[in-house]
Amino acid sequence: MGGTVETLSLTETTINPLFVSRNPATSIGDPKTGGNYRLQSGSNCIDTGDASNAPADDIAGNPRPTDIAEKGDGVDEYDKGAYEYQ
Ligand SMILES: [Ca+2]
Ligand SMILES: [Ca+2]
Repeated sequence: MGGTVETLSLTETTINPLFVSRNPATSIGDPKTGGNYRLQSGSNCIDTGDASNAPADDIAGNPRPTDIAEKGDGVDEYDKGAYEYQ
C-alpha cells in the first residue's frame, strides 16, 4: 500500500442566505445583473456578520450594525452581505 492520508476540516457552513430574490439568469446571483439581495427575515446572515472592517452604512445607506426585534437580544450586530436587515 502507499499514498497519503489527508485530513479535511470544515470551517465554513454553506447556507442559503435567503435573499429576497436573485437573478435567475445567473447561477450565482450576480448583484450587478439584477435581483434583490436584501435578506429575508429568517436569514441566518442576520446579526452574524464580522465587525472587522465593516462599513458604517450598508449599500442602501442605512446605518449598521442594527438589531431587529425578531432576534430579541437587544444587541446591535452586523449582518452578512451588502444590506443590513431593516
Ligand atoms: Ca443586524
Ligand atoms: Ca442582535
